[in-house]
Amino acid sequence: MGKRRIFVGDLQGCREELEDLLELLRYDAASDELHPVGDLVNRGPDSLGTLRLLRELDAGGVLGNHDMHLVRTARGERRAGPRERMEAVLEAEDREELLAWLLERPLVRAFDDLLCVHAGLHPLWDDPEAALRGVDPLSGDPRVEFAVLVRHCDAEGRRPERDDPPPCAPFAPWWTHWERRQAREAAPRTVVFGHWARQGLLDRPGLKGLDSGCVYGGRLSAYLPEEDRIVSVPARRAWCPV
Ligand SMILES: [Mn+2]
Repeated sequence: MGKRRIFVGDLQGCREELEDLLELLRYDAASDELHPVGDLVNRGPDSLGTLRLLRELDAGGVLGNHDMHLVRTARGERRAGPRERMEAVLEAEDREELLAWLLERPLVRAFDDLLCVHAGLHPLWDDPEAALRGVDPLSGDPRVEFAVLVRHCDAEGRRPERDDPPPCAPFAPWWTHWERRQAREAAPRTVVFGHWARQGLLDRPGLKGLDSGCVYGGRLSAYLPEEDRIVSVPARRAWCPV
């Protein structure tokens, strides 16, 4: 029998809430697999503990923009921003193992029934997994930027200069274009994503947006396709100012 998949929204170092969620779901390593939708680290209280726990649980998941920030900072390619909290990871004795593990995550993870990506999928990608296969996540390639950063785009996948305030037509949330595509397909795959705390939880047929802003004091959400339900736990506190 297949395992129960648990897709978890943006953790951003919220290890205690992850533990709360796993307890609520009675997580069992023998029968469950865990897939964080990216942004495992940064801004929250315990990125180091979150990474160690996810690695111990042999989690899958995908890369997010903050995960890439961490790796770039560790390599000395950028400096941490004012709201970032990565010191503990950068100073940890197991940092190289943790960063290598983190970078093993793909940008898109495809299943027969489902696609998982951090921010969103380009409306013109016929096969999103193939479109990103072999692309170096740290290369600055526009395909990578799209997958980990998009919120709004037009029908051809062009992004506005800013997402806030929300841009006017022809720009729209990326998933509206994708939803039109799903409507034409015989067996559309559900897309599970994160990255958009301001939009919050998105629960539509075929689209599950799981960033419900845990690190900002919202909730940590998970989608379980085998049980067709979304569950969440409250943040222990607002760990980062909005
Ligand atoms: Mn993000």
